Amino acid sequence: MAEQNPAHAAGGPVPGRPGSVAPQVPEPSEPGGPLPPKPDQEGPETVGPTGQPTGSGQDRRAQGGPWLTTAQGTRLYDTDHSLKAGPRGPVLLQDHHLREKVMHFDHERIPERVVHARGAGAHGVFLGYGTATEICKAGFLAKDVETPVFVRFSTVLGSRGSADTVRDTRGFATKFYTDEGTFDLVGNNIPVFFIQDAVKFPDVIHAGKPHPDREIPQAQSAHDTFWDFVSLHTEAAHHTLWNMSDRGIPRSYRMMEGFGVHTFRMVSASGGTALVKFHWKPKLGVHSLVWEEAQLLGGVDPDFHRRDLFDVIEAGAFPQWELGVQVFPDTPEQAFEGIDLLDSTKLVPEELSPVQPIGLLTLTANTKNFFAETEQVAFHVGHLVPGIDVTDDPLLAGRLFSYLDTQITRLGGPNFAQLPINRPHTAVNDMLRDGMHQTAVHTGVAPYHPNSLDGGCPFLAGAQTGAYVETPVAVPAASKVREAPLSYADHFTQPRQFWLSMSEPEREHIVAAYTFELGKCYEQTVKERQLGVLANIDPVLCARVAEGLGLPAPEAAVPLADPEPSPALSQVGGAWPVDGRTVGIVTDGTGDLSQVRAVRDAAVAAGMLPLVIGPSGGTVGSDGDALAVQRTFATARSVEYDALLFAGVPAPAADAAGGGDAKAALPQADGADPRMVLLLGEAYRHGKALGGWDGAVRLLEAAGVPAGAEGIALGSDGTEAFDRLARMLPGHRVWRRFGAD
Ligand code: HDD
Repeated sequence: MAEQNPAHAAGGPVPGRPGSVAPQVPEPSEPGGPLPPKPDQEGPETVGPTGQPTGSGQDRRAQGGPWLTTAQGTRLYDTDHSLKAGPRGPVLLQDHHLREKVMHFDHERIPERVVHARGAGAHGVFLGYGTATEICKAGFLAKDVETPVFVRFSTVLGSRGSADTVRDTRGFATKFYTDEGTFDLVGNNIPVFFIQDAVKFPDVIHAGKPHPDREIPQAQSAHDTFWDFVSLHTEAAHHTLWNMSDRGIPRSYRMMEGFGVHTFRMVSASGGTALVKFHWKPKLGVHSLVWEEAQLLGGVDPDFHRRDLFDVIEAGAFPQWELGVQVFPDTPEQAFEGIDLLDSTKLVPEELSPVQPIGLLTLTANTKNFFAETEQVAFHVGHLVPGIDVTDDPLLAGRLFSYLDTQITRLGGPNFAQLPINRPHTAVNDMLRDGMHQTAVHTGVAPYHPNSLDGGCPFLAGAQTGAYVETPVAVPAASKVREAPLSYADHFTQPRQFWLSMSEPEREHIVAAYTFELGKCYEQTVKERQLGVLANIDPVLCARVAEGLGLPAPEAAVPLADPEPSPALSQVGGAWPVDGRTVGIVTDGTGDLSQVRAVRDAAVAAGMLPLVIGPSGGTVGSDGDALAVQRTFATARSVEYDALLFAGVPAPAADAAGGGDAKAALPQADGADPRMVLLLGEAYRHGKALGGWDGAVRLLEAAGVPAGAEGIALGSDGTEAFDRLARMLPGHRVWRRFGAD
């Protein structure tokens, strides 16, 4: 028998039902205490229309019992042959299994997200430090409170099947399943946005997506419409500069920062308010690919980031980020040090307002089913919990509308909150009813409030009983206008600050990125207009890009500002944990394999992922001394590794360099497979730590690496070479090879 609703028990018999008298309905806004969740609020996998549990086990809707069945649970004896009139006869219309199987297949796909279609997700846990409690009453931020989370990373422009390593902004969306309701922090890896007002969002996306006539290029900003838009809307200069920097091509999701971008309002238990900006700080530091690597990876391993995330979680090297906030006084101006906090194209330098850590995110589990979890997860900036409120940023206002709206098309109706990945981990007792894909079996007769027929249930909570109460912020008396405030008009000071904060190698990368992207445009006017934008950021930047394009560099059209550089914006420098770094150990099977083993073991002990690369699959070495090979010269490209060590290059011999055409086309080190030389040459060009022993020096020569080059770890044996290599990895790249100090 279904559990009796305690409200009914308290109120006595219900009118309209046999033997009922009018109940004593308590004042709905002041219930005596919180009600337990109604048993009928659950999906059909736990309760059927009869109120009885259905199936058994956790996945009751699917994969229950050992037998193959139809969707109705009827067991099948064959699923490989249509029902036919004889083995060679026509297929019969009455084949209900064929019909059901193909019908379902026909509808397996749902529309991809209109932006952020390509992504990867993982489960984890958030640990509150308690350091935010003074300014925020949200329970999940309290000390030692653990909250389950689901995080989805994404690119913005590409389709679901596009490559991970394209130059683009990355999404960083986190769903906190808190005890007070679900909180979504839907951010990016760049702290500022393209536009200041959501009304332009369709425009900037139309400009960035492939051209409508031929639907190319895929997942790229290197085309005319994108640069046409951003050169005409100069508020985009800041975000675009971040895109053209190394931030646009992260090494992995676990080496990206995340930002809430907008300013939010935090509310304390005593009702005090503060303005905050959210930051995710990766424990492994912020690191990027170099452009050539990113391009090669698009072909070699388009799933590079997705694979990295999945593999490190499987290996137990759980990625971690600290959540932090920059805190600003909640003044009527909503500005800090002259920076308008409601303008999402501006950041507040960390040197002016340090990021204060408030909790730790650890990703601990991969998805079991990509579609059910990563594809169906629905984030929304309006999923807020008591203690966190929105501000009047016009970009945020549009988002508050958009995220619910888009799910109706994408997830096929208004009941997407009932999908397992979207279900809150707290009691739900809403008055939302029916609609497409309704899976709850609601009982009761009065889904409205107040009511007397369901015993007044559900009741309204108050501030003391955990209700979400909007902050009563004063709205200034004003006229309705389609205008931006004057403070939104400065589009160049902060991009200039970003440029001035970069190290020389980072500047070189930025120049190369603009030159590449604009070089892919056909329209001369677009290139010239964008050079005009760059001139307003910095004359050197403009001149260097103009030179690459073969165009004259224009003069700045605005006076150049003189902002203080913000060292926190640069990625170069510092030492970071090396967990999960991939070290390739290249051997052709000759030489002392015990050295390879020693290096492999040392790398594992250091928390890295060593992979032995050999001439072919299987093993290298003699029977008694065989060593397993994880990658082959045919399957390995340097771009998949953070560092490479070379072992076992045989001594020169008159006939040792032979081989097929592919070998002949590449530079030769006597006796070495030319594909080793290719691996080495690329790794050198990409600033990676590399080295080796036992003949590796001849490979370096063959690859054209200058004697005494930076970041080469040579050793008399494997252990010595590895020790030298391991000292370079915390810096991510050998920046000195690119001219950094
Ligand atoms: Fe958005 C998805 C981040 C502005 C409209 N957005 C989406 C996702 C992220 C962001 C990470 C992917 C969520 C997921 O993994 O499912 N978006 C941002 C940030 C913005 C931003 C950081 C600015 C600060 N977005 C923005 C605006 C609008 C949208 C101004 C519309 C007016 N965004 C959407 C959307 C998406 C979306 C169309 C597509 C799929 C979805 O929402 O669920 O509604």
